[in-house]
Amino acid sequence: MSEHDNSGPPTQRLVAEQIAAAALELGFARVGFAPVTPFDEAASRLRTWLASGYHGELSYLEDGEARADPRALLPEAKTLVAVALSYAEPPKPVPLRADREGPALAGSIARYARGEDYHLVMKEKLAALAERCASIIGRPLATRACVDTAPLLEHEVARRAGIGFSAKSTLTIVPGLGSYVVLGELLLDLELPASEPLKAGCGGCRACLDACPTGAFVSAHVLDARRCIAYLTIENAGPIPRELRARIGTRVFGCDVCQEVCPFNASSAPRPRAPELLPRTPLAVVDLVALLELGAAGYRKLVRRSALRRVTRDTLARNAAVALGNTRDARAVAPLERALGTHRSALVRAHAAWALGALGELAASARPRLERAAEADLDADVREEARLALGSS
Ligand code: B12
Ligand code: SF4
Ligand code: SF4
Repeated sequence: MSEHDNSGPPTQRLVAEQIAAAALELGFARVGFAPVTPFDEAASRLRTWLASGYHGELSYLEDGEARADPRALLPEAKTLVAVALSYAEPPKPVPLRADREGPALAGSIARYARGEDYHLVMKEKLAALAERCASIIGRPLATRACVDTAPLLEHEVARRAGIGFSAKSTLTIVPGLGSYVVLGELLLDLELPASEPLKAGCGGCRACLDACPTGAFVSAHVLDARRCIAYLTIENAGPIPRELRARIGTRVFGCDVCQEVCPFNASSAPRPRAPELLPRTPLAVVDLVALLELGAAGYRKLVRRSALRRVTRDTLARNAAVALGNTRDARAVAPLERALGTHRSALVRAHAAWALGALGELAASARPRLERAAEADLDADVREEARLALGSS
């Protein structure tokens, strides 16, 4: 029976098939259906995690009960349509423009943020899917699209809807696609048959747990967000804990280490990627000096339709300062000295002082500047960082 058939209402299964086909047509790599019922087990795990303080300053996660009950998002909803969009990069990296060399001091941006902002892409595609659902069913539908920021445990939705499994890295792995996917959901006031959760899992592997540069995993399936580089470089707007700065390396926005080592991401088989999420040329590599010295107009251009808009210009400059300190490259000294001497943000000046200290002997010429900052900077944290840097250089 087609959607135009007049012989009677389409069965739930047929409608589900039509919605799944529409989702794939719109560019989603996977789709599944879960009933809208409270997530009791996941809620209790979330409570234990929050009680341990692993969420740090992510206070929005404390909305516990609502986050584990999708009915709170749309009371009339009966089905959660779970979708995954793939941002796995093609095996060959996107080349730089032929007329441009790469920056001398390069930093890295996590893969999910190299293309268009996935929140925007996902929302647009979910809105299109909602329209397709209404046309398949032949009546207006109450819907709500969610991606990332809605109070919803998205890993649990994906698991229930059978599109992936909860891995030891805490990420959702979609067999055949790996973990380089972003998740989204569409709540519908329409009853549909539920998909079967997958039986797959990590088996005996623990590669991600051992590879994390900051030791952020407390155990399999449990992450101390406060140590995760994604938290430190994106969510945390204040000073980065000193003992973790060297471990961040040259990552200025997020981290992919636990995914890079995952065998589920190793396959080079063709994957249904969302073209919008492929790296934009200017974001395939970042120039750390340009990021440290980014002006207001440059910032606006850089973050336009990018997930980078989540952080401020000063946060990016702070991250660039730390990354420059981790380059072990003498060319980082002059820009860091400039930042210590003139940057309008005390946070950036403080991290620039740390970075000069981290460069050790390479930054010997910066001692007079550090001494001036230790004596005369208007901000107590900058004076303290400069004193510490003088002690370590
Ligand atoms: C807060 C948050 C973060 C925090 C905390 C991450 C965390 N692990 O909790 C920080 C800032 C650190 C972070 C980092 C990243 N994030 Co994030 N983040 C979120 C957010 C908003 C909430 C996650 C959450 O609820 N955490 C609370 C804890 C308790 O939940 P949990 O770890 O998921 O635990 C559940 C399961 O692990 C399971 N579980 C626990 N124990 C056990 C044991 C067993 C045996 C089993 C089976 C299950 C199980 O139950 C728990 C409750 O459901 C989600 C979006 C959303 N609304 O869900 C995106 C989300 C998880 N992030 C995402 C991404 C892409 C990332 C990064 C990869 C970004 C990057 N490259 O830098 C990193 C990855 C770090 C990592 N290893 O998780 C994607 C993940 C996509 C995917 N394939 O899984 C999401 C889903 C956003 C999206 N819409 O796509 N993130
Ligand atoms: S994203 Fe990086 S820092 Fe965070 S858990 Fe994974 S490997 Fe560790
Ligand atoms: S690296 Fe191994 S343990 Fe970690 S998520 Fe991948 S399969 Fe699971």
